[in-house]
Formats: sequence, C-alpha cells, structure tokens
Amino acid sequence: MALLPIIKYPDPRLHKVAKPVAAVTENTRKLIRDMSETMYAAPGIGLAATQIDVHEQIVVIDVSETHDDLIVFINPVLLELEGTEESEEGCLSVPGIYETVTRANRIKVQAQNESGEIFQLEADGLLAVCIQHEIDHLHGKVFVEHLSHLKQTRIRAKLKKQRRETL
Ligand code: K1U
Ligand code: ZN
Repeated sequence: MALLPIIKYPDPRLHKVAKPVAAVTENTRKLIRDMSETMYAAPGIGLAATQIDVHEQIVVIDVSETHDDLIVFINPVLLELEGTEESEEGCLSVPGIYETVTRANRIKVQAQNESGEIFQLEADGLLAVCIQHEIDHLHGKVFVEHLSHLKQTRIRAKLKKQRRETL
C-alpha cells in the first residue's frame, strides 16, 4: 500500500471535474486501498480521488470512531436531498481551516462498491455531510466555495501565511 500526497487549496487541479469509472478493475481496488490508507493516516473521515490528483469518480469515507466502517463510493450520484442543516466542516486539502457550511440534512446516494455492484444508501448527520463534501470534490468544488467571497479571500491569505511560516 502507499500514502499518496494530498493536493492543497488553492491548487487549480482541485477544480477538475472527475470522469466516471467505466469498469471497476484490480487497478481501481489498488487505488481504493491507497486512498483509504492515505485518509486514515491524515487523519480524515473522507477522501475523494480528486484530492490525490486522480480525476475519476471515487470516494472513500469512514465516519466511525473505531475506523473500521469504510464505505467506498464509485460513480456516486445524489438521488434525494432533504432539509438543511449547518455544520462545521474541515478538509484535508485546506489544512487548519474549519468553517460552518449549510447542506441537506438527509440524503439518498447511489453508487457502485469495490466489486462494481450498485447500492443505495440513506444517510443523515455527519455521514450525509461528508458524502456531499466528497461529491463536491468530484465536481471540482472545495467546501470553502460555499462561503462568502470575503471569507474565501481571508482563508487564502491565512493559508499563504501558514505556508510561508512552514518554509
Ligand atoms: O475531504 C476531505 O478533505 C476530508 C474531510 C471530510 C469532512 C470532514 C468534516 C466535514 C465534512 C467532510 C476530513 O476528514 S477533515 C478532517 C476531519 O474532519 C477529522 C479528522 C480526524 C478525526 C475526525 C475528523
Ligand atoms: Zn475535502
């Protein structure tokens, strides 16, 4: 297995739109293993392939406290969105920034698993938030782009300062 480098905002590669996976192969499963290892090591509760510069529709998520409930989403599609809820989000591509975002509080998603089988899942709470956050990544959208332009400008300045100080 391998730890993969995570692209950091505002890298323009985070705005690429991911392509559907035509066939789930052994290469797809190897990529999923590497993505999961990278997510757990970060540590994070989700990772989209976009964040490791692979522009295919693949997401891994584990919101369990025991880190033993991995869910793989290949070609995910949101079928239903209900209600709205504000919650605090973070992002491995935007280190050290946590902001409140408004999203649907109940969703239904359809995707394929690592065997290529289609499944549907209803989710609420943190899992629903995380699924929407990761599908945004596949569409080239980073969570800070849900915020005002003023907040986005401040976040970019803060990240620039962070990078200067770690050089
Ligand atoms: O997409 C990503 O960068 C992963 C991101 C997922 C996410 C977090 C919170 C709300 C929505 C989506 C993260 O995992 S950020 C790190 C994080 O939240 C966390 C890290 C360690 C333990 C618990 C949470
Ligand atoms: Zn993210």
